[in-house]
Amino acid sequence: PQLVRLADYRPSDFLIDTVDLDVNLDPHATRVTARLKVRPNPEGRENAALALDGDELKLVSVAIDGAELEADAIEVSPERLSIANPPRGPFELTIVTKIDPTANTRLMGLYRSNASYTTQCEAEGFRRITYFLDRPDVLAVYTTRIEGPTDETPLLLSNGNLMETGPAGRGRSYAVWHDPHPKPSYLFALVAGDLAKVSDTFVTLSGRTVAVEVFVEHGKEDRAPYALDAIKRSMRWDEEVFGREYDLDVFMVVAVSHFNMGAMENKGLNVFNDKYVLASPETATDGDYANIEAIIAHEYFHNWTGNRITCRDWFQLCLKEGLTVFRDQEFTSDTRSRPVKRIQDVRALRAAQFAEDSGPLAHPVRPQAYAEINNFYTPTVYEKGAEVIRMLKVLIGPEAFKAGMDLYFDRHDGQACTIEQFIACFAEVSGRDLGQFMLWYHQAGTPEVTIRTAYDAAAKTFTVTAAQRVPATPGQPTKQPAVVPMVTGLVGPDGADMPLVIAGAPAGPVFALTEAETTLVFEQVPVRPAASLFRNFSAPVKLSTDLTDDDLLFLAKSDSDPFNRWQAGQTVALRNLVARVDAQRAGAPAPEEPRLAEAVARAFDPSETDHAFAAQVAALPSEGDVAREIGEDVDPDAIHAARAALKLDLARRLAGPLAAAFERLVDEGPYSPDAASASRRALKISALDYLAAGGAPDGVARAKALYDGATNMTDRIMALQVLSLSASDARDAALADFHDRYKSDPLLIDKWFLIQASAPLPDTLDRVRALMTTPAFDIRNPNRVRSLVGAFGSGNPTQFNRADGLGYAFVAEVARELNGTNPQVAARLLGAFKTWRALEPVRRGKAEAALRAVAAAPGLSPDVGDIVRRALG
Ligand code: HT7
Ligand code: ZN
Repeated sequence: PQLVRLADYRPSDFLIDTVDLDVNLDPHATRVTARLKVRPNPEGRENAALALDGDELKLVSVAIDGAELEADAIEVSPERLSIANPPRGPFELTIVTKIDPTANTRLMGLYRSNASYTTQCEAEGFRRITYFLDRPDVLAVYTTRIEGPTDETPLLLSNGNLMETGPAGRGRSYAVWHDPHPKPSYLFALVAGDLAKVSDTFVTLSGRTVAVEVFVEHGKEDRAPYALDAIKRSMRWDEEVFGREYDLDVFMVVAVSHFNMGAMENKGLNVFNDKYVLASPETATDGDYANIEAIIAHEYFHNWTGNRITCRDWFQLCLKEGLTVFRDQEFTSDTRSRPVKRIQDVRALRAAQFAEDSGPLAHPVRPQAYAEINNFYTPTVYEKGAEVIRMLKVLIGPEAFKAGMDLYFDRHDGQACTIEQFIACFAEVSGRDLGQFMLWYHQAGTPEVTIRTAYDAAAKTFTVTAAQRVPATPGQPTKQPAVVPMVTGLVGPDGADMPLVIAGAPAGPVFALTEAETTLVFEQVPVRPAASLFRNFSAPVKLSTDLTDDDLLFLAKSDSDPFNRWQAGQTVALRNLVARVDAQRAGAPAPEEPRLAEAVARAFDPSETDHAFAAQVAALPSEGDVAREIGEDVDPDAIHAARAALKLDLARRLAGPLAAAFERLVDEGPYSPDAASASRRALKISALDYLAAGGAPDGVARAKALYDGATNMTDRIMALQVLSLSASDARDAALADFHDRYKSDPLLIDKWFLIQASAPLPDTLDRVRALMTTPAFDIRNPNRVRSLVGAFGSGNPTQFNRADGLGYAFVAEVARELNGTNPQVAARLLGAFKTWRALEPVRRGKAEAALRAVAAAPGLSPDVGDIVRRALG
């Protein structure tokens, strides 16, 4: 396969200053006329040919300055339009193409679904609309005229401000949009259809009134206000925290039902997967509300980090994605609970990114080469990319970080930038050499930090020795030590932080580990402290320490850092789970850690008022956490059994407090999605989950009662989730009831699919296969595929990893089926295989065989071919 390499980057030979698009909509024969003002790039090669990108395009005509080009002046294929001898000064290029939006099942470019037209141009979708210099460093001002049948597409939207609209004759209407902000083609968008509008206004910091509009299917208007409000809150927050104001007359969000990812930040016209817009108490869970708020914020924040300042090339993807994730995380932290948001983010980082980073698909935050850019929208680019920015802030401090961001916005507004240009802003304002810091962008793999501690009672010193090692990853056999910010506290027996003194002077709490081994000798330490390391998860590393379970249980109770209070309990639980897995595989009795019950009991104590934090404390490490801790020769069944046994053990020890908490935490009054109410429900569900552990009849009865009496979707779905784990009549009855109630709402049927696909039960695979044959399933809709097949592959460790290999074969088979129609979604399904090499030999062999069968299939798309080749390494 052809690799694109960062090292080969060259500026474009031509630039495009303006784009006048005329899109004449037709379900099968949409005609696109693009008038482009083109000029040679002074930074490009002289006398170069003009080579435009295409993808499955049909050329109708091409003209330069009004004169149509003869066939011998061009070279044309569906993928390319080359003009060997274009004018050497500015010229107007007019290209007419014809496309079939109905046949576009890949959902990239212009596609038609449910009688609406939508575009998706990131990363390389614009070239499926017209031939273009489809690269993010070519910035143009767009004017877009859209014409379509008035009855089917009364609504005609594009980027920027509306200039004109009216009848176009023959039952058709038109609209003209103008976006004054130069943008790369991946931010172009067009939406046409018959949708309902829910709107409001926002007055910016400087007093401009902006229309804020959310478009949804008719009849779903009552599910739009939460997203609308989230937009306005995001706008205000970006003004207050980052000093960024919105810059058009209107900001639009459109909800669509067929969408490859979560949402897209097109300038002024964000397009969203409807799953991340639509919310009402009866249809959305607390988790849905939180996701909607976060994704609305994320896409809105791209207006400055991504749109006003964009990426020079796709290797710089983390420049916009890592930074925008960091910004949306901060927004949620300010809006909800900061410690809980941090814990949730770290759980997600470990589950997805640490898993990726330790397997065959590991790659740096800024990759060096790619075969298919769609496969690099990864947890590493997004979530580790955000962690890198968080570390930068910890290392240089909040004031310098703010000054660096301000400089970045001032200096680079309107440009297509690199990571080097971004980091240079922080180096400049802080006066720091950030050369070694850049390793976080270059080196793949999660650094492993090992801590040894020693207390010298006579000298009153406490020594912390930190060794770091970055493991080898594909293509990177050797690594250098990174700059690892270790935020540290020493907690005394009274629970208070001791002063940190090194070499007679106050020190810390941020210690930058820059060598393979660093020793810190803390002085004037009157008694042996408990070391609280990497507070607030100050670096994305795997930590192992010589702290005892006593130390950790003490920190779980007393650490002033809430993240480490949570982490300490998790570490004790993880140690116990690993010991249980070892014992189980050796046929030995399960090792117990009764003190864990004390830590979990605190979460359910009536005196605990931070319910969201308590719910995190009560949640055991996931099966994936245990698998990663074990690292190799992983047996998912043994892990599942060990975790279930620990849960049951805790449930038995805490039966009284759990029941009391469940009763105490019932909802009073009507449903509200606010953080405090959602937190109470989260802890209530956690209590229920323990009470029903192992299918305990009393717990199952409570879950059934909660399901039957539910007045909101959170309670209903959580009760169903608990019931789905019990092999009981109540389970089947509730699943049937849920289907009957919500069969006309695909987003709710997705929840029903997901619950069944994630059940760790031996008949799950048969059930998933059967569900795929029902009318509710539609393989052309990515949400359906993700809820059923994606959830089975990536959210069901025991059944995907069935020892007979049928789970692997199933996911591979669906990926092959989708390879031709939607390769992007097919490739993502295969992400389920990202940790296959860590499995025990029998499963490893079966997983490899499934991957090899995909690799050998004819007609593999670049997306699927790239994933299987790299997965097989
Ligand atoms: N920038 C977007 C990422 C994206 C995407 C979205 C929908 C369909 C295909 C896509 N390819 C890339 C979303 C974001 O990160 O904000
Ligand atoms: Zn993004």
